[in-house]
Amino acid sequence: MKILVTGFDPFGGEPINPALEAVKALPDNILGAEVIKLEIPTVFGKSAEVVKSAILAEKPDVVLAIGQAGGRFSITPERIAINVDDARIPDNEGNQPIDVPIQADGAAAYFTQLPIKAMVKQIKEAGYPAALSNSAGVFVCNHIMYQVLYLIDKEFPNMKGGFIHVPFIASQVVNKPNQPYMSLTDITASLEKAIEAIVLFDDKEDLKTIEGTTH
Ligand code: PCA
Repeated sequence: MKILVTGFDPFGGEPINPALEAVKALPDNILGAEVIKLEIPTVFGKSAEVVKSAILAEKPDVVLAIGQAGGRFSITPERIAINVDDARIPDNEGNQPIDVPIQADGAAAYFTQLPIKAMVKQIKEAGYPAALSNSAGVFVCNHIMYQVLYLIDKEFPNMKGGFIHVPFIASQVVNKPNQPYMSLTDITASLEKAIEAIVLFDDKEDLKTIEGTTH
């Protein structure tokens, strides 16, 4: 099994993106699966082109994209990506699409094929905070998750794809009072656990644990 794991470069004025640093620190092999690591730009459109080139070159079984979600308290595997870009801030090349569909012939939304509930359980059992997320937002992270799932729908039906958001690390919140953070070591270990679940559940249905929230 081959897993392509991507990490976004820093954006929004941050000097570091913990997603990218954690991806770089992952082992090259997890439970027998080969882990290919790829840095991608926080840029609408271009990020998807870089991922598509890597898919064609590497022919992975799974594409797992990782991004920073400042303000979140835990590692959050994403359930769904929606067909819209609605940027709060410009991306790293100054693009700021507002209410623009990502793919004219794409579905309104795509669900991940990854075992998100098993991933949450595997991370929590290792002692790290994790929770299922039902929105990857409307910035470049939702964009890349949508683009990967669109490619799976249209061109690579045997591949699986998904996304995990990670919190800030301590150095990013020094001047941001009351912002949650995790250590880079713990984020990396959590991603390793999530990938373990992907490998262990490759030919199994996802768990049916209760992950619903109040609303
Ligand atoms: N997080 C942003 C884009 C890049 C990243 O790491 C997001 O959540 O959309």
